[in-house]
Amino acid sequence: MPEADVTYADVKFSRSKARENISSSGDATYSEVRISEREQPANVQQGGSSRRSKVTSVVLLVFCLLLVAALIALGVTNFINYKSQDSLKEENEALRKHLSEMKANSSVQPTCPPPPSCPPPPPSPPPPETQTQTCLKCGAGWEEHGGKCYYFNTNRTSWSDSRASCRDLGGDLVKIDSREEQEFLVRKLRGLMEDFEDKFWIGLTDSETEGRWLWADGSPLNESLSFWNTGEPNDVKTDNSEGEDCVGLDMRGRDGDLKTWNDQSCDIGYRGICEKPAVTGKTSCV
Ligand code: MMA
Ligand code: CA
Repeated sequence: MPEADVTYADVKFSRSKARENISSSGDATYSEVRISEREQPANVQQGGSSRRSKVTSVVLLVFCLLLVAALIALGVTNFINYKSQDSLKEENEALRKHLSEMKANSSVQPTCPPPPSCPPPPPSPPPPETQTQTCLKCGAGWEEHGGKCYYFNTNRTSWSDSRASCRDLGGDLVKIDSREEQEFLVRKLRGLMEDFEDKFWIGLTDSETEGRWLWADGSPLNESLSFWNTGEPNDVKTDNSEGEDCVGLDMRGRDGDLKTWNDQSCDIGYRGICEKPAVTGKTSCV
């Protein structure tokens, strides 16, 4: 057995009187064993403290190593943070600079078109014509149709006087410049006719040059958009030796037929159709 594993003990034996009898019979019993550290041998005490100090040293060393490692890790982390902060600052500065340059550029070129990634501009509001369509006004006695105002003159006068009445009212004898307009007028006149012979002057004449038909505003007749009655214009001299130089709408016997134009003597008294452009406004809406 090695010496280090030997434990020295101070064994005291006491013998009670009762036990003396027993011992006398030859059987010995150890009743009390006291081990006093104080009295242990010096070499045992020295061996234990040396081991403890070694363990303590190792623990301290490990602790110190851990502490140093923690400090290094902390330092490295701080360094990394510091560096990333620096790069973020630089990036921030670069972005600020870029933004200010962009602002400066946009103030120099306000009409620069948006980049392709921009969403399309919102739809523009409807044009004013659409908004005011229901607010077209023509004035008392006039009827609005297709952006124009019509006045059906009941006085039976010559073509020239009929035209003068229209001009006095701010318009002129009607110029028919669409099939739709012709349809509207024919439909309208059928309701207004008082007798079979009623006719209505329109603003078409060849009084300046025979056969050269002009509207009241001086524009020439578009022959492909004319509605001459069958056989017209014939410039007969039955009513006037000078012939027939003014056009009236003749509705006789032609229900459902748009071909109502007839050249007539300008001196005959007929009713007339006046026309003027409708005025847009918001106060006289109906
Ligand atoms: C006929 C015809 C017309 C002409 C008038 C004149 C009844 O219609 O010849 O062309 O203009 O007479 O009254
Ligand atoms: Ca005629």
